[in-house]
Amino acid sequence: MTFAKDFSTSITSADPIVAALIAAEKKRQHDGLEMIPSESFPSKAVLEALGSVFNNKYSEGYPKKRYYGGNEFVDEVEQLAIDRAKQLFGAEHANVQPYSGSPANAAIYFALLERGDKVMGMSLSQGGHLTHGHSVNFSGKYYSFSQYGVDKETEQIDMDAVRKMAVAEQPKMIISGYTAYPRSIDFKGFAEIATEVGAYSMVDMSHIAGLIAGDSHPSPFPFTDVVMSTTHKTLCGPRGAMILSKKDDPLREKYHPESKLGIAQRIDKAVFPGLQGGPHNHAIAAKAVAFGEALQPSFKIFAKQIVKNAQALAVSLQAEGLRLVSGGTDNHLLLVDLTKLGVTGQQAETALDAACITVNKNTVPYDVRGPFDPSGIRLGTPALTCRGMKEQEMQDIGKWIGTVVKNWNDPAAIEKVRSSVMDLTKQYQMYE
Ligand code: DSN
Repeated sequence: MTFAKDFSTSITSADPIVAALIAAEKKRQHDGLEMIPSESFPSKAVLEALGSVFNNKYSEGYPKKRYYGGNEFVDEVEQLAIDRAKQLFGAEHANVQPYSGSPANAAIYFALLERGDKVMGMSLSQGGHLTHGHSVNFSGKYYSFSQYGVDKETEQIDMDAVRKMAVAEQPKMIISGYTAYPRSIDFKGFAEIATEVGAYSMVDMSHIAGLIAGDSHPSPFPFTDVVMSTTHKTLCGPRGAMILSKKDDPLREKYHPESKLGIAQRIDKAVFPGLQGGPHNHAIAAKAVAFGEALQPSFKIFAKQIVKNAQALAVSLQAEGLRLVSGGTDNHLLLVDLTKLGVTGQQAETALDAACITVNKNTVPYDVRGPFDPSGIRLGTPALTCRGMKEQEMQDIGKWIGTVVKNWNDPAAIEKVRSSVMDLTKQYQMYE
């Protein structure tokens, strides 16, 4: 008996069960309103690169320095992704191999910190990320994090308070960049505070990388020491991440006097062989495609529209009587505090799901409820902007969200909204 892999049968006949699940998910994404702010819809070209034969290749190492043969095209595609990433953000160095945001943050810590070192990051419950020092995460277990938050009154970052904490704590690294913060971030201010206390400045720009690339949010370059971003959020690329950094280490004398390495070399060593094995070359090829798209002039219009849409949605939600944390948004996301409406984040998320509007429950700053059923919901406009929706649609969507959260236990009201959602999404085709 002989055996050869079947290279020609499509998934529809090869595995109808998985094919049906893919089709169902495609229909769900098409029919509903995807409003989780960390999600977007990449182009067909990005998805084609992801599903390409680059998936098949091992290539430990970096371009022209590999541990495996046959990497002439992998080298080219990785170098292209590196060059495009550097051009897009004006960075001195780019590493495009990180599998995703959490391992990329781990690689940065491994590159620049020792176990037990002091770091400052925003707490998850106030808008930060798990890997910025939460106690259940490796970051909180292996490093000594001081967690800052937002001001109780303004619900925005108070840079004087950050500076005071930095002066008191004398951290080795200060992290900014968040997952549930609707306001503009003063990256320059963070870098200045880091310089003042002799700490590395690190930015996790995952949520807003597309806005930065599209000139719709201040950039952390060139003054930030090291910047991490996932590539699948506002950047509209494949799931994955990258690390951008300065070449040299401005704090080498202070923290690594025995070493000759700059930050760039430390990062590269930390990603491979420090943390990861074989790069995901299909994802790197797709990153190259996404960065190429983000370099086009039209990307600036797209990024601007994401913010305009979020602001239009904010006005509409406020007209419905919903309270927005910090009073509005400067970026792609909104955080709604439902406390006064007497509905919880979980109840709202479930009711909105039934209306085919996908959001996620989220804690609000100083939340008195827990993360499994917090007081708020987090929503954003990147995915809908990918589909071409604008301010007029946001106005309607804000009204529908208002109706659903105020009538979260009224199936008839929810059904009416669901039907309006279907009528709207029919007009915005995707992935034909
Ligand atoms: N899970 C991402 C988000 O939704 O913001 C962060 O990693």
